[in-house]
Amino acid sequence: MAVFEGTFTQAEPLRFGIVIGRFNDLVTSKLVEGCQDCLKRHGIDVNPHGSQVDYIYVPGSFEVPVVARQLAVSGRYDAVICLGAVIRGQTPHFDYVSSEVAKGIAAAAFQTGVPVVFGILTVDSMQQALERAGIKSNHGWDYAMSALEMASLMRQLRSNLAEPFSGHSLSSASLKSASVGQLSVE
Ligand code: INI
Repeated sequence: MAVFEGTFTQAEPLRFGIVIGRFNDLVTSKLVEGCQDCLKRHGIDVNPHGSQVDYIYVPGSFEVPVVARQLAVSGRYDAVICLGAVIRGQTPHFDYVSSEVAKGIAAAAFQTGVPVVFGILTVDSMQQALERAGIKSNHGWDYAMSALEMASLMRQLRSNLAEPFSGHSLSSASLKSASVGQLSVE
């Protein structure tokens, strides 16, 4: 038998898509910076005009999953990183947005077999958000680490396991035809 785990040392061939919610841009722009810092220090070319990282901006966190899924289905990326900041206000909006985003991101990964990193801050206040986006630490860095590890792990699994998904290998074509609701995610 074998042990498989991701490494952080052979990042040269990896490609990432980063989906960024503009809502609470003060926070999400800092998460992007944390992400870029981590990827760059692991040898990734983070230049948007380069060949390793694409950046896709959406209005808010609620729009992140549909784009994340589209990127995952494309077959172009080893991992997709979702960045957003949902801050609890005086309305129930927080609960609707945060729960749908979490479910949507999980579904995007589950339906496609491509790692989709949940980099959505869900916090009570702007202060808490900023603390996690650079004032104390920057979770953008952690999200990039997860993406590197999962991208590396999935490459290893693909090359070592002949049929990673229920006895069927998912071609790009079958990924494209995967429809929302085909698999349920609780
Ligand atoms: N989007 C966020 O990313 N964070 C929030 O805190 C937020 N709140 O609280 O409203 C938010 N709302 C916008 C939402 O993501 C959609 O863009 C909007 O509802 C249009 O679909």
